[in-house]
Amino acid sequence: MISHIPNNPPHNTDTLYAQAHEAVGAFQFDESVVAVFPDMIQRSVPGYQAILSGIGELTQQHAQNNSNLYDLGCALGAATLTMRRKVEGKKCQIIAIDNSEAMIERAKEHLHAYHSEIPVQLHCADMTQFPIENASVVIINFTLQFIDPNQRETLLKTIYQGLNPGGILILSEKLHFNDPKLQQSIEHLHLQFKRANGYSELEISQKRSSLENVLITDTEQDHLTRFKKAGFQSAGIWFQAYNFASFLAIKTTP
Ligand code: GEK
Repeated sequence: MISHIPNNPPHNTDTLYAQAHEAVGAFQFDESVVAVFPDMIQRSVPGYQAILSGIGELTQQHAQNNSNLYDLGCALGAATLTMRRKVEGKKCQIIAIDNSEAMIERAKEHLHAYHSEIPVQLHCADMTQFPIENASVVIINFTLQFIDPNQRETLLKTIYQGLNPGGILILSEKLHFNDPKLQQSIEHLHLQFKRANGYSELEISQKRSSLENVLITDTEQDHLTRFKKAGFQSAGIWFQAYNFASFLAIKTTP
């Protein structure tokens, strides 16, 4: 957790909402977001690093030889990099997809900065339109929440169909709670996390407006029901920090 923000922030510190905007537009994954993305996600998502480590461990456990590993909504490739390190020596390839050209361009640079024998295909594409085949691991790390809720079940079915028996889906999301008292208290913990990481009230409220109707959360139960409908035999939360959780869903049978 970053507890101190320098007076003159370096260019990659997230200050996108530090000044008052006349009108706050809908959040977009453009060049300005790409430039500050690692800082933004670290300071906004509790447990982000722990989830990446867990993704590495779970990938090492479940990656099958001669299969594909998918990172859907890869952004700058943080999960791809973690997976790649953990499957070195196995015969797998990683397919990483994001529909932001700016993200994909920067992800290319990040991936080229480290040597690896594991091939990575980077695609600028809509993950809801992308075929999933011969998969042993599929990661959706904080991206389903940006997909039209009406398309979520079909996407999960496509993933289930594309997974080999024994294959896994790791899905991380921001959650909401139907119980208003729980929602208020847990949301408060998240706001305190952002304040402790140096975000001002103005930044928090402008970011919230920009994400309205863009980031649409589900409850834990919505996710569990959807996993079941898609066909997954086992599914549950393996990590949670406040209102941010990561699920593991396993396809156990053909
Ligand atoms: C990480 N997983 O660091 N198809 C493909 N990509 C999409 C789509 C879509 N339909 N919609 C949004 N995206 C990353 C973090 S960020 C999470 C993922 C966040 C992409 C979008 O361009 C962005 O890069 C990513 O999903 C979400 O582990 O910003 O909270």
